[in-house]
This record gives sequence, structure tokens and C-alpha cells, in this order.
Amino acid sequence: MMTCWVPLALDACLWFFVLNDDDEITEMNQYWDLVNLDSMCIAKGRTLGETFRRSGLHINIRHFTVPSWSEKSHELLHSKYPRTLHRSKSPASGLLRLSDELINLIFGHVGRLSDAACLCLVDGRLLAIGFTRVLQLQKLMFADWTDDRVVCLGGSVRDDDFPESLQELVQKRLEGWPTINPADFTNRFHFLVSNTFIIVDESNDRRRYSHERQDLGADGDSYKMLVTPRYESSHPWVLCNLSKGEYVQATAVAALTGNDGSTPFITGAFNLGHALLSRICWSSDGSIAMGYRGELHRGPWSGDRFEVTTVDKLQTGVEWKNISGEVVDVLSKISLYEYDNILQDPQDL
Ligand SMILES: *[C@@H]1O[C@H](CO)[C@@H](O)[C@H](O)[C@H]1NC(C)=O
Ligand SMILES: CC(=O)N[C@H]1CO[C@H](CO)[C@@H](O)[C@@H]1O
Repeated sequence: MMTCWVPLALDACLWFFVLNDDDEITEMNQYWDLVNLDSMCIAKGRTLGETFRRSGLHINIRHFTVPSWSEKSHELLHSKYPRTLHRSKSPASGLLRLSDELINLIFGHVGRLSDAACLCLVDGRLLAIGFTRVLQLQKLMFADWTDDRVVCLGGSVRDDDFPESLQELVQKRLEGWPTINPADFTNRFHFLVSNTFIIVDESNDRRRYSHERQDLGADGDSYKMLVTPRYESSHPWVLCNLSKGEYVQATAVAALTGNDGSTPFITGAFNLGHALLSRICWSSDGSIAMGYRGELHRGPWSGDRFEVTTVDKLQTGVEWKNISGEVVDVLSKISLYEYDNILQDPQDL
């Protein structure tokens, strides 16, 4: 019992000291962590300025990006697996005697991408039925931060100062936590998150392609195709906020630096990670270690759910709003302070 309390009390004292010195806290450069409130994961970061100038987000935007197959790749694979087993020839055996509905149900119970892929390669009919499941499993595996509530928390965030939508969750998580002295230790949620959530970074990325199979012979290439995510589409890619029904288009962000936005992975100084980061930071204190003076620490998308997909696949029944202009405007302002001459047309500002 004591052993748990000592570091806790120490940390509390430290924060007490920091929080009671208003001058110091504005001078202090708080650290910002990317937090997934649903899977309870945290990607640690340093100052916001540093994160911006580097990759733009603590983790690769792939974690939010839903794989997509072009018609051409689809046809290429399916053409290799015609539905050969006509009932009239040799009587179908085992699985293949089942109805499409039953086979679909079985696929629904296959939880591993590699298993679903192998099952698909048994026969063209299984491939046709199981392909949707393969795509679902690819999304779960590679786009593992989609649909979760995400926020980039500054170290100075107070327990009573979360966005409206998160206040209930924060209070719930804090229930049962002892009120510790000093009573004005108001950073308990941040402390809890940074000490109990699972730390992720790209080096311990659990989505590794660790399912190489040696024994698939002629099916080896098809297998590889099924277990590798593709990001192909002729439609524009968008980063969307599933909670608010708003999106930012990749081409608009890429155009800032004269780059190509035809894929979700933009090269150049600004990518979709920057676009996301510019809207999800939350703290009670505005020190962001940047020359830019906007209110980045009160991000309007903090704690919302996101995904990167193509416009044709946006959820129906939601009135989507294109806010690319607003996002690009903030990014270009940031660029004035943080970068030199990276914009395509700086005089347009
Ligand atoms: C969204 O807005 C951007 C910038 O204002 C524009 O370039 C793009 O074409 C718009 N996208 C759609 C689908 O309307
Ligand atoms: C799924 C979801 O959260 N949809 C929301 C999308 O945004 C609109 C507009 O803000 C909301 O009304 C929906 O509930």
C-alpha cells in the first residue's frame, strides 16, 4: 500500500508546486500526449511545437486510415479464383456444401485476418463471400484508432476543465480515487492517464506484418495481397470527425505545400496528422511552445471520434460539412511561425 502512495504523493506535491506558481506555468512548456480514451492507450509526446515540426501527430495517421481496394485490385485477385466447384461436377464437400448465409456467419466468427485470408483462398465462392470480412479485419488491425475518442492532452489540464462531452467520462474514471492532499491537486485525470494507460509508439506497433506463411505455394501472393492493407481509390481522401460530421480533404492540406493529396499519406511539411493535431489539443493552460498565438489548446475536436476514408464512403444519414478551408487557414498561419518558406503560395495568405 505504502509503495503505491509514495510516488503518488510526490507527484502531487510537484504539481502543487507548479500549479501555485502562475508565472512559472506559463513559462513552463507542458508536454502533450495523444490519448485514446476507449482503448486506454497513450502515445507520449513532448512540447506541441516539437510534435508539429516533426511528423505532426504522435502516431502515424495510418492508425486512423481505413484500407480501400480499387476495383482493379479486386478484379485481379478474384480472377485468380473462379468459382470452380460446380455442384454438378464432383459433389462439393465440407464447408462448400453450406449456403452462402451460413458461410458468411462462419466468417463473422473468424477473428484473425490471417485465418480469414486462408479460408478465402480455398475457393472462389469463399473468397467472394469472405472478402468483406477480410476488409473488416484489416480495418480493425490497421486502422485501430478509428471510432475511438481521441484527445491530445496537455500536462496542465485540470479535472474540472474537460470538454463538455468528456466531463462525465473523466468524473467516472476518477470515482473511487482517493482525494489526496493537497486538495488542490487538480490534475488527477492526467496523472491517471499517463501512469495507467498502455504506452504505444511505432516501435512496439502491434500491427506488425507477422503472419508470413511459408506453406501456401501458388496461393502465397494472393495471401499476401489479402493480409496487406491497400489505400487505393479514385475518390478524394478525407479526415473526418465522426462525432461532429465534419471533414478535411487531403488535397486541400497537400496543396498548402504544393504536394499531392491523392493518397491519405501526404509528403511535405503538413499532412493529415497535422490537420488532426490542430483541432484535438486540450489543456487548461495555453503554453504550446510555438510562435503561433492561436488557441490550439482548446481544440474544437477534442475527444471526438475520427477516421480517414474516401468521400464516397462517408457515413450516410449524416450531414457532412467540409471544413477544409478553416483547417488549412490555421495550418498556414502556424507555418508562418514554425517554418520558413514552405508554402506553395505564401503571398496568398
Ligand atoms: C472541400 O473544401 C476544399 C477547400 O475549400 C475544396 O478544395 C474541396 O473541393 C471541397 N471538397 C468537396 C468534396 O466539396
Ligand atoms: C455517428 C455520429 O456521431 N453522428 C453525428 C454526426 O454529426 C452530426 C452533426 O453534428 C450529429 O447529429 C450526429 O449524431
